[in-house]
Amino acid sequence: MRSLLVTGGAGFIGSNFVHWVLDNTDASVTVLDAMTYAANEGSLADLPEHRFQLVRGDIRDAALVDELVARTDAVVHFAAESHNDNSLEGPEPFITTNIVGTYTILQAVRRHGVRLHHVSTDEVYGDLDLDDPERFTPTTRYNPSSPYSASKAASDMLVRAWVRSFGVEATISNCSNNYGPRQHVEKFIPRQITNVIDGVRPKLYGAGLNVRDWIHVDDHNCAVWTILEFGTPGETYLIGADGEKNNQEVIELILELMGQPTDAYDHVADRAGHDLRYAIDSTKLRQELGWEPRYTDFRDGLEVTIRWYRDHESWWRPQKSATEAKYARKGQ
Ligand code: NAD
Ligand code: TDX
Repeated sequence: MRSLLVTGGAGFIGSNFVHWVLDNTDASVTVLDAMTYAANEGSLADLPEHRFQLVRGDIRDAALVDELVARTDAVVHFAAESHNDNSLEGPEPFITTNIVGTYTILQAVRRHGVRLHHVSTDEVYGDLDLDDPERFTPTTRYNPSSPYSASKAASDMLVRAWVRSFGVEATISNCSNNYGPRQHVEKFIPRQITNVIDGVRPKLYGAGLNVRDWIHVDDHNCAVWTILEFGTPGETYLIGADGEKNNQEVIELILELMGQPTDAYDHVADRAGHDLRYAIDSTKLRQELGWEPRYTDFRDGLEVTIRWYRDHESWWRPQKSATEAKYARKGQ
């Protein structure tokens, strides 16, 4: 891959992907990002000008998308509205960006015969019971719960339809919850780390027994690159690193690693329709493409992440008070 178009490359996973590609390959990268509240230009600071370009624009802008797709070898599509809580408050941009935006990209890659990788989530499968021995596999039925996950499910279906009906060369990946540097403070782990830094007690939704299957963002991005290079067009790959933990365990670990009493957190109002448990079976990706996660110890990965937030306060500080004010209005 000589030249990549990365949508949503100023967000959490996309910006880490850009760094990963520039550090680990010789490809050049153009980011297309609308620079919504979720983007952070600081995540793309000091990148080499001869290999990197940021285009501020919207994936729903068909003319702009067409022009950029026409001069790229492959598109890696991260851009989305990504926060479940926001999708409950205001679903509209989730529908237009996640569904219409993906449609716009599909039409452009179809016109220009360009390879696409579509980045999606395990949330399209709905949730599992806590004691269910099954995990999500590529044949699990789609059963999304929130406006966010329903919009991602719809976008996956569009990709599948464009592959089958128009021969578009696209792969899809459905990944579990990511953690690591450059994640917006609205999300669970950065919110709690930055609360502790601010002397505020972490906030646990409901009883806190909901399980998420955590993966370090670099492991996700290495898997995305592996699929782009070696995946079979038309196939779906599930990405996960066997990282199941309930939310209470995660908060207690953050408190312990930050030198606080492990019970120094508050229970707050639960999320409407809160999915109970996600768990990924990534056997296909491991066996067919040889990918393995490098961050196999969550405690170590979390410690490095905590250090990143301590060392990069100027990166997250501008978003913190508005984010907390929004949560406070909802009793969370
Ligand atoms: P994010 O919210 O941090 O970043 C999204 C980026 O997309 C932002 O930079 C934003 O400005 C940009 N964007 C939003 N609307 C746009 C539009 N209309 N046009 C152009 N750019 C637009 O999200 P993230 O957590 O980095 O997630 C990236 C992708 O990975 C999403 O597709 C998400 O569904 C998927 N995913 C996320 C996780 C996770 O744990 N965060 C797990 C699995 C899959
Ligand atoms: O303050 C909080 N307290 C809390 O208990 C917040 C913000 C969250 N939670 C809970 C809700 C979830 O059970 O923590 C868990 C993780 O919450 P989020 O960080 O909002 O992530 P989640 O809803 O699981 O979705 C994430 O993973 C899948 C990403 O935001 C999605 O984009 C991705 O598709």
